[in-house]
Amino acid sequence: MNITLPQHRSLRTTLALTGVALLLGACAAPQSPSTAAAPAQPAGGHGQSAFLGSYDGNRDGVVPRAEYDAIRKQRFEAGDTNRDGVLNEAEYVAEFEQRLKQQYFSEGRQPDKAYEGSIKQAHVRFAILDRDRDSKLSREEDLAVADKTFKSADTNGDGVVSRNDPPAEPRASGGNAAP
Ligand SMILES: [Ca+2]
Ligand SMILES: [Ca+2]
Ligand SMILES: [Ca+2]
Repeated sequence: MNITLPQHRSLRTTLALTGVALLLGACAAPQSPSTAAAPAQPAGGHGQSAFLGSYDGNRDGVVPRAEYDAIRKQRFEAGDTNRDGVLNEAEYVAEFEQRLKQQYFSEGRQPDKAYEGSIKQAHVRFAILDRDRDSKLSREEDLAVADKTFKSADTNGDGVVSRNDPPAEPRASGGNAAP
């Protein structure tokens, strides 16, 4: 909750890198043919490949808005284990960890440093998502971020995230990003 902005940034970068690393790891594992049918990667992060890795549930390389919204809703509902309509930090992180565990299991990996880092990042993400800082992630808060996330991945603005979307300019290079 006491997260400062600079810390934010570096963690976000780490997050993105971890996402890419996990995806690369997944791609470079031809010894497990079952990965083709594996659920979407839990790795968070930014950028198109992280996005596709996380939300392309049927692995066809394309994430239409409806697929994205459905997965997001499904994760929210799966995470709300006490059924009070919101996710607290423990619920949010537990839902993420469940998917992360599944990924490690399907890749035959043991929890490692990256695993711990991903869990830490999930805590950070919760703080970002919980915009009004009441320690509860409401569906509205999730939707607000979901909308932004989708639009920033859909760089050509056709309502579908795919490899046809040109990568966005790294934020660091342009001081005055559009609002
Ligand atoms: Ca709950
Ligand atoms: Ca909240
Ligand atoms: Ca697009």
